[in-house]
Amino acid sequence: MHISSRQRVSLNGEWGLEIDVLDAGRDQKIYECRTETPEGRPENFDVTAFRRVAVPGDWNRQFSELAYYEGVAWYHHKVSRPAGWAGKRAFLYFEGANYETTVYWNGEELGTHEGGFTPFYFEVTGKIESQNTLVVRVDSRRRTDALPSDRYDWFNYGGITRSVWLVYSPKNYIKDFIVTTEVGKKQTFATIDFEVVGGDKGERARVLIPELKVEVPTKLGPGGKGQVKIDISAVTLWTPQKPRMYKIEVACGGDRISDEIGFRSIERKGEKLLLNGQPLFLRGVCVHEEAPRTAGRTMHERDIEFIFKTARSLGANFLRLVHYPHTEQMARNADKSGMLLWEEIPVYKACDFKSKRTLGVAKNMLAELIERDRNRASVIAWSVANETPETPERSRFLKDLVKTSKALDPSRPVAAAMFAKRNKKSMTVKDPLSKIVDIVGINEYIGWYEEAATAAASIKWKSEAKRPVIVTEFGAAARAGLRGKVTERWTEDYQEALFNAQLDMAEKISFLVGTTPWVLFDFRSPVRMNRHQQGYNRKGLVSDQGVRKLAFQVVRDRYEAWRKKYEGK
Ligand code: GCB
Repeated sequence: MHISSRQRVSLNGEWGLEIDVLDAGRDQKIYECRTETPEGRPENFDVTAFRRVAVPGDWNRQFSELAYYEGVAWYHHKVSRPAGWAGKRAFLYFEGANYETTVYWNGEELGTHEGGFTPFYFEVTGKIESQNTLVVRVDSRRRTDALPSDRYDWFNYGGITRSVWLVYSPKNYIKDFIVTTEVGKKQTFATIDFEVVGGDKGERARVLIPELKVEVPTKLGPGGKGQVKIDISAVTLWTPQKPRMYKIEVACGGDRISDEIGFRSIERKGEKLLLNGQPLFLRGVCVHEEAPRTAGRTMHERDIEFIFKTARSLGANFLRLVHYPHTEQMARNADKSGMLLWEEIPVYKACDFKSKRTLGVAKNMLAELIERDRNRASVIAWSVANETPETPERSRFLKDLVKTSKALDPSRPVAAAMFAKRNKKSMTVKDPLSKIVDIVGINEYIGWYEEAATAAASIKWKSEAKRPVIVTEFGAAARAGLRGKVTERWTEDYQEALFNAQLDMAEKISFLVGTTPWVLFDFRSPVRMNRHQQGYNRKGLVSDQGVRKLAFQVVRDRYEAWRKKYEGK
């Protein structure tokens, strides 16, 4: 659902929070917000006495006693009806809450959403009083049949981690529009598809690109659907070097929505990846969603700026946003600043691939991500998995996800990160998954989990995939400031040597279209507990505190050389 250009009120701010270790609140109907039971006995939960918590924000970072809490917690917030909005259609929109969220509005249960990283909303039309109570139950417990499953190498921040909005629309409203660009040799076309909820067949609608003085009238088809195709050969196409955007508006009846759009095409051709028909080479880096310097899942503007600034200074034109959908603001920023993105859903390592339920959750997550970001020019791939085991049930599961992705968004390549087969002196891309995705990501830790720092340089790559390949992970852990011999693990010197060898190897892979080293910043992970790690995965090129390690400069120098090679001066 489109919300960015709509009338909306932020519900961010100070809310109440109470933890519910035994998950007893639901039975005791916390959401009715009573201080006494109907029989006059005192209630166990009193929403007016909840501790104050910042929304958005995970609870783990806000309260030291909840640092490792994974469980159920209840939020409480009072919402007054904004003036002049009576009688309109209204939606309660959550940008993200981890992991399972149930929403109660004035005591009524609106519904439950599963998944920690994608938006969801409930319609509250006709339910907004002058004063309202919003109660939200968030359950952050890990489960084997969830996505991600119960083991992963990052921190499980719980709570309402992204913004909450009250969004308004007219009775009949334009749900969203989708822009697809086809770049031909002579002409460029943009197709704009949209849907008007409550729209009648034959009703008039318009698509406008004011800057180009384009205004195309059309009529709605069955189901309130509309489509126009516009010759936009006159536009400047969006590229990372020149991220030009145009405002597009769609109007129908009393409704009008708009968004800033970059026109570009992205496609795979053989072993190449083409942006606007031109071969692309991706100088990338992997990024987790964790605020640099302060930790926590919630990203404020300054955190996003810092990540982009650091990546740009590395010479990157591409970010692999691992291993789950990051905040929409990352893609918005990337569109504006000209960064390409790989977006991923948390089908991470061994999930419950036999479970139909889990497959349903994965499809829904993918659909929510695609719906949110499909108009972002910066996003060039939907990744459906990371390092999944080569089993028949895994392949069936992922085939289904690839199909879902193509059905929802035929315009974008589908990707996945996987392993290659390693022999003594060679790496061969041959996982069956490599033949059903458009872009193959290969993760390898030559020189870290195996052999010496310099081992990579002598390895030859082969591929059976006939697809573009990105080395989506390689790296070594180093404690910022720890110096020593190049043979000593955990030192910056070891990491530096490894990066030199890895980048030398990369230059010899004929079907390579990019690299995304692991990882931009050190990040929290409770499975990393040795004396160097102390709760952090230390494979960052930059420490969690923003200190650049020696390897940062190695990548930066190489990326500058690659930039010259692929883009000229
Ligand atoms: C991987 C995973 C990533 C880990 C990384 C590591 O292969 O994809 O999530 O954090 O290795 O540091 O081991």
